[in-house]
Amino acid sequence: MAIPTFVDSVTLHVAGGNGGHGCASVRREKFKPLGGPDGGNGGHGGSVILRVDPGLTTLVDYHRQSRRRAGHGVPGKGDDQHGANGEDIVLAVPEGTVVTDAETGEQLVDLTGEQTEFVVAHGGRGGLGNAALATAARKAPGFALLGEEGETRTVTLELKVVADVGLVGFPSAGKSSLVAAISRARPKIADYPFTTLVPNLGVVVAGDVTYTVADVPGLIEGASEGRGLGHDFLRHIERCAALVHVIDTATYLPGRDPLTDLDVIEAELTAHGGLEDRPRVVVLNKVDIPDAAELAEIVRAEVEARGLPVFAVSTKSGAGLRQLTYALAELVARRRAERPAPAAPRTVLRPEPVGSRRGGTAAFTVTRENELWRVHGEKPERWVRQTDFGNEEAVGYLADRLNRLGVEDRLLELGARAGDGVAIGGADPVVFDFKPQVEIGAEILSRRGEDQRLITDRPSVQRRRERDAAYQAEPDVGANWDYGDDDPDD
Ligand SMILES: Nc1nc2c(ncn2[C@@H]2O[C@H](COP(=O)(O)OP(=O)(O)OP(=O)(O)O)[C@@H](O)[C@H]2O)c(=O)[nH]1
Ligand SMILES: [Mg+2]
Repeated sequence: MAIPTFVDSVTLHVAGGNGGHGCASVRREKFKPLGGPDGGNGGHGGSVILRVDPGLTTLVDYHRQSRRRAGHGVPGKGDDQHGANGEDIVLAVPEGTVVTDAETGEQLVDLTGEQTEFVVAHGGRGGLGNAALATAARKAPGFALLGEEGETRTVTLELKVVADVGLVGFPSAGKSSLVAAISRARPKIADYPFTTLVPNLGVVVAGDVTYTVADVPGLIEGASEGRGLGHDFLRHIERCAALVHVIDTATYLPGRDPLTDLDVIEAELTAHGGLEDRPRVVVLNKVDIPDAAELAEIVRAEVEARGLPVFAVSTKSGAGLRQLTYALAELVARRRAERPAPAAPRTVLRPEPVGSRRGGTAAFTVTRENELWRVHGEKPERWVRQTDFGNEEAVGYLADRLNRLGVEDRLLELGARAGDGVAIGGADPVVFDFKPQVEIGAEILSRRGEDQRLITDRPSVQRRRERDAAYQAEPDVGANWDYGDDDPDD
């Protein structure tokens, strides 16, 4: 299971599929010219899912292809035909992949455990057809809801090596040589600093214990602040059960001696943080060289006085390696006994579907910003996305929904006046002119079939109309619909 090199960080652009639009249609039967509404629902867009595959050890696949989009939902059709849901796409990632939102820097999930899944971009909901929107009061809706766009996201995937033992030390101390000497991994070894640029993993078998050793790039003073290859690589040892200081006892470089080296690396580990509780072992390397062996014997007592186990070894001659691997096996076994591996092989992380993502208890909030009233809230924002602004009845339905939620009351309470701009939504809001129902009263009925409460000739609405017109999904491939007992207003 040697891993010579791997890509350990990639940026991925992911997009859930768009939901299919609902269909507005009226049943046509012989002798019954006006049957009920029979427009089917649009299918949900597929989601992009990350799934842990323990057979993978690198993110290299995503380096070459960094854009992934799931399938779109199919629009509903007449005769109560629901559109099919879009296909999910499942992306396999290695154990220990940490997912971060590239825009906010927020860590989304740390994926460990075989088959663990995370929905990284949700598909958009399909829109309800007019059959599903019919109620006792509105028997034949002449509109349907639009499918919502899928979620798009830019994420960073970072692989944190999941190794039992982490090797730390100055460049050229012999870390890679040690991995090569105690496992079958064959990392690059050379007598210049920073030979190792990415971590290497080796599998060590000692008695009946099998464990992994990670060889990370060499550290220098200031590594935790980004000097050398920087603390970027210290994150790879965060999960290790034990740390091994690999110390070069044969160096003649000024300012370097085993005890100073130990102190400098310890200071870097402290600056990185979070590693205090990990047991340490000190390896004094290169004792095949007589001067080095002598120096090792001199410092051994002093290191032991600090309470640290010491092993004088040579990766060249093999001296001391057996004792070292068995001592490490003991540490690993003890740690495993203290913290048994989680039993559940499959954890499925499927956070809330699109819509409930932003959470929060308040249904909506209204704030005043730059001459505009801003309405934020999961439901109002979703309802706007579902509205076909080319259809006055659909716009009226939106106004009713907002009203039922109390948006109009809240605006009036805050002092909004007819004609004020009301923006709903975050980054790309839709702006309406406020026309409270109570003020215009009978005016609502003045123009049959049109609803005066939301005046929608603003550019943001225009843009949305264009988007709606441009929306085209693939032909229907059969129904596969499950809204459960979904209330359109939920
Ligand atoms: N004489 C002697 N030389 C050794 C021993 N172990 C490693 N070396 C030499 O030390 C040099 C550096 O070894 P590496 O294993 O590449 O060191 P590293 O710690 O991985 O270095 P970076 O990857 O640069 O951080 C190479 O020239 C090795 O041949 C040893 O036990 N004895
Ligand atoms: Mg190396």
